[in-house]
Amino acid sequence: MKNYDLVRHVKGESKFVDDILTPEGCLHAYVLYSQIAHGDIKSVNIDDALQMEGVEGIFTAKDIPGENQIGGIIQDEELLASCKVDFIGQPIAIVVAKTVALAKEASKKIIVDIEELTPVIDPRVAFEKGELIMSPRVFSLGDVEANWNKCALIVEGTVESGGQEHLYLETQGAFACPVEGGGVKIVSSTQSPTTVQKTAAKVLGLKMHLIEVDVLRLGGGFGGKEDQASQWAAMAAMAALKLNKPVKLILPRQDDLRMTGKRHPYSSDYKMGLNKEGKIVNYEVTFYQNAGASADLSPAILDRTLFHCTNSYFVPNVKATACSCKTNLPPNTAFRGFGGPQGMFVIEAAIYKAAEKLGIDPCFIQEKNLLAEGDEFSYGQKAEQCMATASWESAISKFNLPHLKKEIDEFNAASKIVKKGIALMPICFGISFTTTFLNQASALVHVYSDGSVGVSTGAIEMGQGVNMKIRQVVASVFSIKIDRIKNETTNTTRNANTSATAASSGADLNGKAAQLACNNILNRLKDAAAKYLSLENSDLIEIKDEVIYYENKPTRLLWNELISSAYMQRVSLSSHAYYAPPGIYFDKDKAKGKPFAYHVYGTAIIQVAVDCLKGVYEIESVKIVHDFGKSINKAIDRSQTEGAVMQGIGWMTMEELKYNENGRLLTDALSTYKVPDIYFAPKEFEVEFLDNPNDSLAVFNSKAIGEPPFMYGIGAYFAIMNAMKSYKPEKNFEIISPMTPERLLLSLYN
Ligand code: MTE
Ligand code: LUZ
Ligand code: MOS
Repeated sequence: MKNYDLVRHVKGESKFVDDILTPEGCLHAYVLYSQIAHGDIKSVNIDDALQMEGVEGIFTAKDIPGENQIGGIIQDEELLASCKVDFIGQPIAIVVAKTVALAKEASKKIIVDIEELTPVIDPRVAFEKGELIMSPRVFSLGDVEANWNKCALIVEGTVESGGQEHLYLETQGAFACPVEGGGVKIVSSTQSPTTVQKTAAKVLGLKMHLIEVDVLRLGGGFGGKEDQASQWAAMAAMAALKLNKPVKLILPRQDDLRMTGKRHPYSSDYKMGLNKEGKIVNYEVTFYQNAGASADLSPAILDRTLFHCTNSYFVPNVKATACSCKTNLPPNTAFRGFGGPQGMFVIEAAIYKAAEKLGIDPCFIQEKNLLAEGDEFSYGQKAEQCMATASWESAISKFNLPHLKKEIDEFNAASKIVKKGIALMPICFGISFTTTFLNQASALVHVYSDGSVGVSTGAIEMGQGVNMKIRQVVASVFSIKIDRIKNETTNTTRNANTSATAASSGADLNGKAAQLACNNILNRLKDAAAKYLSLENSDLIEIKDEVIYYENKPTRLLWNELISSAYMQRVSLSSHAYYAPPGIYFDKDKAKGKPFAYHVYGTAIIQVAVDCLKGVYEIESVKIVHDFGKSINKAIDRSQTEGAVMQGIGWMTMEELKYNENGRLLTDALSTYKVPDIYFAPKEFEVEFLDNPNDSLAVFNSKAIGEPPFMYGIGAYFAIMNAMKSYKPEKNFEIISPMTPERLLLSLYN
């Protein structure tokens, strides 16, 4: 039940966009981008570049046949800058040549004259200037104003969290080939083939049916290809149609780092009030999201920050405001957790600061305020099948927290320079796109006459194992061997109007659609079997391990024979099915509803050791009790958990994006942008499956896993703070992430 791509990956046989065997005469595109973060374009001169041998075409904004517009939620982003530039890395021209090297060489001969304006980098500055992507959004519950005087303790402060580079191994790219009738076929590294199709259609001024998008797999997406894969595909398609030749466009790593958006940095203000017992009475928070130069998915990400701003706690009075601030950075975009982590980090910081004031361990406040069954979130949904306390208590007892703490206290008492720290991190993450209409999927299943099966859905395989889970669904419904089943590519002509594989719901939505399609075929097969065996009641027919049973007894009929018999009886062996989860809705104006099909819960205990002289730290252990529902694939779910946690720890600790005051990304290479490697991985990594047999809208009750564990990483930040605190107990540290070794030292000794 391992992710079956593993073997191909290890052998280097898996194909990515850049590996496609291209037809003869395939051209290569390079994108010229702005070196200035904010300014007016005076002129773009391509004459010299066009003269170069081997250059086949150069395209700028004025060459776009359709609309020069790629904005999804808000129409505020040009494909190619026409009169102004808003960030360093913004595309200005597409250079197409016989080789990539030639195209890049030619791009250097293009003369762009830009009159510089002052860039804005800081979201608070943008807010002051009124530079907002949209009007601020507010979620509220109870009455904050009326309750401050009931609080025994009030803490206030600010929190900063940094951005994060996706660092998918496969950079952005696409291959486009003109086809008969004026259309184009695009192979893209995208989480959302339909978005690519729509965007290309709009830019090219074509109907969607003239554009076919095909995706085999991605070398990682992590949200970075939910919205931002479209522009490269549209550019390749435009060049292909203009020149009537196949065109490939693959971003070189450094260009990808400079040009594409990242996780949103946030700057936040909080005020929290607690009563004498440590119960949170009031929570007021304002988020300033650094959106970058255009909206992209920022509004939806901002919403999720609000949805998750109280994490796994019940807070009776909440007022949460979120502002999406326009700055001169590349448009920031989806990244695992989708704004949730930024929201959760702030309430954890507030709890940490409250505990600091009370001189107690934050886990006492965390525990006191955990969500209970039926508690209301600020957006009106109630906690159902709530596993907050169950996972918390189970983590404490399974991993013997009192013992861990005692060991740490003893160690710290004896050790002067190296200090250990520990923190608990409970999580609660809502599953469903909060934009309700996106929660839909389809599947197309063909059983071939030899008994083999092909399944197509809208799901994109990006390493998370969704293809394996879908095969398991098909194998389980038909009760056949898994190697009979093949995942087809994700293609807009087989599954139309699909949503991105995102919001951790790829397996839920597409798996359920596949289940429905298989059930349609199974019902026809049962009728065909009854006919073939001359039996009365097809309801009493079942397939078990490829054997056809009647009234719980095996018949002589096997899967293969059943299929050929059904074919000869002229029974359709194909089905298309559509799935939309029931019961979810959200009223944006009232900011109330039931946006999530269900929530995922869990608790992590993270232990670190900090060298307070050098500033370096080690993650000693990560111990998790997580609510997987009833996992259909523990190997995949465990590896998703481990990967997400490491990515979350990276965000909180060593991954630092630095921009200078001109809006230039300084950390634009892997020598300056560090992600966790195997040496940084915790020595001990335990993942316990919390037993949760409850019915849910998850596929076969196997809960969504892609994003939720990311947020356990926040625990690493507070574990480090905890260690720092034992070195300098009197110091009140600012809450600024990432906690790089450099920041750690400066915080200790400044
Ligand atoms: N795992 C791998 N290996 N590569 C990825 O790009 N993306 C993550 C997560 N796990 C990702 C991954 C993100 S951001 C999401 S939303 C989910 O996978 C999407 O897939 P799912 O809906 O099938 O869980
Ligand atoms: N994308 C989206 C997402 O459009 N809506 C969401 O709610 C979401 N959540 C997580 C990741 N991507
Ligand atoms: Mo994931 S951020 O929903 O692609």
